[in-house]
Amino acid sequence: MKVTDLVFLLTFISLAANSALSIRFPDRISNDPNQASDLPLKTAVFALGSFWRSEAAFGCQNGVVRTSAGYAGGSRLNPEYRSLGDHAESVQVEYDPRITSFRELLDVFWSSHDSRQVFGQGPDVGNQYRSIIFTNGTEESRIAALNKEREQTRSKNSVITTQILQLGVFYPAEPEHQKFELKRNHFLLQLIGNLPEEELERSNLATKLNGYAAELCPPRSQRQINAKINDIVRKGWPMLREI
Ligand code: MHO
Repeated sequence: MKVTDLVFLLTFISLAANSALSIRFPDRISNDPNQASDLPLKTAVFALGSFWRSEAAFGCQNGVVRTSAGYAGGSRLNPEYRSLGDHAESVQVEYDPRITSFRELLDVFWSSHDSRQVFGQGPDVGNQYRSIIFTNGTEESRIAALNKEREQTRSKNSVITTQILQLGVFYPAEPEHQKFELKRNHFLLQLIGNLPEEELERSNLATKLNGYAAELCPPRSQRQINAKINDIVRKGWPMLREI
């Protein structure tokens, strides 16, 4: 174990032992312009297995501002986790089109699941885990179809199961399913100041950290965030002990 890892671990243990402590991030993880709230953001929706993981897979990508877990692709009104009917677990991705694009998000989509698996992803079996690209308009449908063709050419022996559907309604999932990976990590939650649920769901920082918690950020971002957290912990801890 490296010294930095040890420091991180020891601090984590100390923090965990003192639940009265609550520290706030002194600044943002990145100073991207996508923090502003009045930007014309675009929205994309994908289904690629468990929405816990799907949300995390997109959360940390460059240009992604916000993600939500939800249900789409079916006909049942107001689906819920225990009764989602014919819907698929999905992720809604809000992104800044000046920084990323539908095409780039599709790259993340393909590389974050196995589109050849039938009736599920890994241990998750069922129709709710099917693979879908939801499109908004003819241009996106065209890009999605070309993308799927390319994937099919790469996968000679198996069929790409991904459906391409015009997006209907996206129903956000219950709060307990939002930012699920981040919520499993109490240290990270504390690090950003135990935000109330509504703030957590809107927060760009929480969106990124949700990806980080699942170790699904691009490797460089994963390392950068790690370094930043270590740094904050190293600097902040002695000060916070005074409180
Ligand atoms: N493998 C997951 C599936 C959850 S999902 C949000 C589990 O632990 O149950 O459907």
